[in-house]
Amino acid sequence: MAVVVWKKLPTVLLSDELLDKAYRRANKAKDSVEDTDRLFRTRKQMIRMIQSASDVLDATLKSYVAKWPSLDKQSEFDRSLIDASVGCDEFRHHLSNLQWAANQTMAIAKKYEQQIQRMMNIDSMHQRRREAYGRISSIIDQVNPSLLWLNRARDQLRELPSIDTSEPCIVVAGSPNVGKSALIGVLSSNEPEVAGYPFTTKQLHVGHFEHRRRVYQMVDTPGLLDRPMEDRNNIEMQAIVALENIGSIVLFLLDPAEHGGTSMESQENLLAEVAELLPQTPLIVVDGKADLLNIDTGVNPVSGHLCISATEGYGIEQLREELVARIGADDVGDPLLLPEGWHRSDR
Ligand SMILES: Nc1nc2c(ncn2[C@@H]2O[C@H](COP(=O)(O)OP(=O)(O)OP(=O)(O)O)[C@@H](O)[C@H]2O)c(=O)[nH]1
Ligand SMILES: [Mg+2]
Repeated sequence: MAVVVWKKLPTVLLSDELLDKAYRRANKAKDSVEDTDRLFRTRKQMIRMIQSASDVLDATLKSYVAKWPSLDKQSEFDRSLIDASVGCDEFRHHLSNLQWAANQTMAIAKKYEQQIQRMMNIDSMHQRRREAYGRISSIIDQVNPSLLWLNRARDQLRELPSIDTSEPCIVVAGSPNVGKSALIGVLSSNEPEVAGYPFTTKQLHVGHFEHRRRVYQMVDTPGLLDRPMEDRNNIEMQAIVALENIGSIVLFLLDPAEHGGTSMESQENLLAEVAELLPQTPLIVVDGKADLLNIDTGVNPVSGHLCISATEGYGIEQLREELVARIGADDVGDPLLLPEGWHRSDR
């Protein structure tokens, strides 16, 4: 499954900019036509203008269609992000409008080229060329609302997190303020990326660490896996279910000191809900803010959970090892299943 690098979505020109670009190119193409016979020259020029204008429009519109992610090829998680931020149906509709405009433009161009090819009168050739431009411009103007929509959607989609579904991913859940983002920060080898999340006004943190050449991604789930499921809308539920797709493991972070303001009882209810919602995904429960519990052994003797402090750095390496072992991404039994880029001699 391809990773969508949302930040690389191309800018989309609006209809007047697109037409400007096409007609400017067409004028240049016209000037390069040589023929000493005036009739032949005009005919070639008019045809060349229509051809190059329509080629530019066709190529530009189709490049938008090609560079925007195709919904069928996305992970369920990315699809649910698109759905929640701009709407999958609209997304599909506007991209198919561009495809339609490209096809119409080419059909108009072909028809007028054929007509001009048979003409013997210079004025009529100019006349036909203008007509072709008029019809092409009107097609492009007709899809301007789609171009505008894509421009706005691009700004929204650029904020989304990019998650590589072929690499392990640790989904960090837990009540608000338990220290999810802080934990991702200390486990991460770089400053975590801060991304937008269509389900909440909060920002989402995406961190990474490497172990034996695998990249372990970590995402937190503010607004998603942090409160009771009863008052959830459809799109949120869809996104939660989609987490099953990207999550190699769910790390459920508890705050036994209740420093974040949520009682242990509610935190445990949420834990039960999350376990039920993602039955296929292994779950690891971690006690956070160990510094407030006066525990520095790595395991909480009361709960038996691994115990960490993001602010003091306790238990972090032990947790990392546990995550790697539980995910088991480098338990490669069959050498044919070695991850891409690995060689047998590495082992
Ligand atoms: N004492 C202590 N405080 C911590 C620790 N980890 C996080 N905090 C504090 O807890 C508060 C919440 O931390 P965040 O990492 O923002 O928690 P979160 O779960 O991401 O919060 P939301 O995204 O708002 O749900 C902050 O004030 C942190 O400084 C820790 O290990 N020890
Ligand atoms: Mg957070």
